[in-house]
Amino acid sequence: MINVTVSSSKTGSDPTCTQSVQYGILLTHKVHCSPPARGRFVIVTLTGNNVTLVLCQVVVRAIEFSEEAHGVLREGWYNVDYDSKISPTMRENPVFKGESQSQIVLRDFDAPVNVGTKYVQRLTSYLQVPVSGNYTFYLSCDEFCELWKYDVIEDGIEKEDRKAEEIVTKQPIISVKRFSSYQEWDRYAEQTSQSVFLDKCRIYQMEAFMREETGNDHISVGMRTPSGKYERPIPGTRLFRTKPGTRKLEVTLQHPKTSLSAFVGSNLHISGWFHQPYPTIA
Ligand SMILES: [Ca+2]
Repeated sequence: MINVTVSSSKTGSDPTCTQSVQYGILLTHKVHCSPPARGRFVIVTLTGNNVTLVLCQVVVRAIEFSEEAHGVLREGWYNVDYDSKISPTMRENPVFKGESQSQIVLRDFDAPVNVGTKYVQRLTSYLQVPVSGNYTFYLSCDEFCELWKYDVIEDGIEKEDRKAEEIVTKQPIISVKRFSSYQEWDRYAEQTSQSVFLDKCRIYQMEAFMREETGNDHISVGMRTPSGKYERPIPGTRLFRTKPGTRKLEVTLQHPKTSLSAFVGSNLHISGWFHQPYPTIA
């Protein structure tokens, strides 16, 4: 077993993320800390009898500034023989289960155009909307695509009852089986989602799947805000390529007593501290 720990001390005594991967015939191992872990040190250890770990290359992807967290993760799989009969949706298809062959970060919800033939890609991003209200999503692609929306459980800000809620819906919010031109949003009725209520204090994971057989290829995701403004494609300013870190609200009583009381109608001043890794919430 290979253990990877992120820590702010050299000894790894205060780990912020610990992940394990089974070693075997694979030459590349990847661990993912979600949300990103705070720390300055990455410690790799190997456990087992009579085993030796030889590292050829270690790549650490880190976020130093909030701007670096914006965007959309694009993963690609190439030379794919896609069998549409073995899964009811693209998301469930085995071609998306293995390690992707390429990973890049896109600025907006808009993938590179005319990349190749017989490939699939998945675009993943975390959306934070500017105001709470009803949003409509749009999907344009060549040749097949799906858009999914998931609630994101964030430790620390969730009420207990939300945890029981089903976070993965069984159906995509958009499924398109016909090609449109690049960023052509209104060619078919099925390119538009139902109206979806989004809360500005929450973060939503958006996942778009696309499959290309031959000819032109592209995929773009757009939305209409509650005020009727179109953001097509959705700009990177609303999107994060990885799950945001834990938001925390801490309130401490400054009064020497352990409890406070106030008359009804009088003012009670509370000062608190709110930590938020990078999204901005008013
Ligand atoms: Ca095509």
